[in-house]
Amino acid sequence: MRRTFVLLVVIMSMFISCSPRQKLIDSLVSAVAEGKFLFGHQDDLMYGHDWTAARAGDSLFLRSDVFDVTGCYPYILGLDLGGIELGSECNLDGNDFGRMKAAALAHHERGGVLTFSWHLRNPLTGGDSWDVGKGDAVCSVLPGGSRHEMFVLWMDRVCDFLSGLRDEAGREIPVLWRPFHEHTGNWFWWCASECKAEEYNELWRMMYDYMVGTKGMKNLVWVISPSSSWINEFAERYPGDRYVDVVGLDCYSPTAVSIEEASVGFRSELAICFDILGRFCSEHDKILAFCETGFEGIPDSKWWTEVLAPAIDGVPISYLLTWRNSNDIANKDTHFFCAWPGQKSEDDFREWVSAGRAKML
Ligand code: BMA
Repeated sequence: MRRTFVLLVVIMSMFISCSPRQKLIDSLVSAVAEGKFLFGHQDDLMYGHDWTAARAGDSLFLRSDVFDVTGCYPYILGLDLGGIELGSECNLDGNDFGRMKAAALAHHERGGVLTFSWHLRNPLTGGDSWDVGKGDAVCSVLPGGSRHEMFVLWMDRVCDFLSGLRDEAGREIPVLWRPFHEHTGNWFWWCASECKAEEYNELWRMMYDYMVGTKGMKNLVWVISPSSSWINEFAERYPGDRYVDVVGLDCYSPTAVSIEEASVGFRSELAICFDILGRFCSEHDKILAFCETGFEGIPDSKWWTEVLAPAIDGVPISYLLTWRNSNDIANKDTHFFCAWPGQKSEDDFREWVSAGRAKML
């Protein structure tokens, strides 16, 4: 009887350790063990500084600003599901969801990793994620709240998209799922300024229980990513070890100050945040990450090697993702976070990548 039980446990653990989800977790852990991290870029295959895959008819998703500069694709492709909750055709930045799925599959085929965030609408006002200060949006979606049923439909739409990501054998593709990010800030309806810590935690647990429990999704690696503001509150705004796999940070080089001040400010902010989150990860046996970063417009031509590299030196992050290179006319010359051909930090970015800590495809 006992032998059968032990055998069953061994077989089950073999099965669990072979799951695509576990393999993704293992690749994060082994990157850290090698002293490296997986490098990511938001919307990398969808568009870049001067191009849009859809407009160019690129259905193979060959183009990438990162590739154009380095000859390698980023290991992680970041995409955002904002807008899917309404059943829209395109996300909030104009990416068609069908094409996002195709890009995700192409990236997976190349051996890459996917991460999804969700800049979803304010369920109470119908405004965007940034529509704050207008009532208890978080409470409204919790069980018993006036928007709960609607929110279940929103989660269904997310589940349909994410469980539709399958390889040729029909197996679900694992993804780093990063909902309700930057929650220690004050700019999204799920932020610290908008709800009590316990309400945020309930929101997260409700989503986890629904997606994993009710819907049976097995391909999600759960990533929580506070912003650097009010980072001290992070331990309170944490749903519990059972609901989280990766703990990361969202933090950007400050703008509206001189390049020198930005460099000093960024380094000291990262030192504080990674000290707190690094200790938290050790105590809770979680994987550390740098979920969003960059210097908007990259006005510092040596930012990668002289600011970013020393600021994360020795910090055991499993991945690092730079935000998007917007290509819409109004923003394209200011709202970008990774180098593109001709951008002033191009050579430095190449040097940073070739130094070898950032894993590429
Ligand atoms: C923000 C900005 C916005 C964008 C949003 C979701 O940080 O880049 O322009 O709509 O992310 O991608």
